[in-house]
Amino acid sequence: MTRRTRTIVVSALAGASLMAAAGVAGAATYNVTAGDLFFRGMPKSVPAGTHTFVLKNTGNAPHDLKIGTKKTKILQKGQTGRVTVTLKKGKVSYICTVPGHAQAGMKGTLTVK
Ligand SMILES: [Cu+2]
Repeated sequence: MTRRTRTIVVSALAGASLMAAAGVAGAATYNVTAGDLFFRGMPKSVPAGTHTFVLKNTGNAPHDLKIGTKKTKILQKGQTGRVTVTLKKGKVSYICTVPGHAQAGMKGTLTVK
């Protein structure tokens, strides 16, 4: 390892500990797709923290994504929206709130570790 790469590694570690101190250690962005009556790309588990889920509607029907108490706006075909939510350890449900869609399968559970 050269002196230069060692400096970069140390800087990255310092940045990580600053993020942890600020309480954003678990922050991540997840890209999710809504098709007609399914979600694709939802993680099964996420670390506790504040996360942003970016939803793209690739279906023909309108869809949204509600996680816990937060939701995207209702997205028409081709639209993208986002929802940022702070999750604590445990389980949290997500659904599409368009009538009938959750019952048809647009729902699931995230495990927050
Ligand atoms: Cu839907």
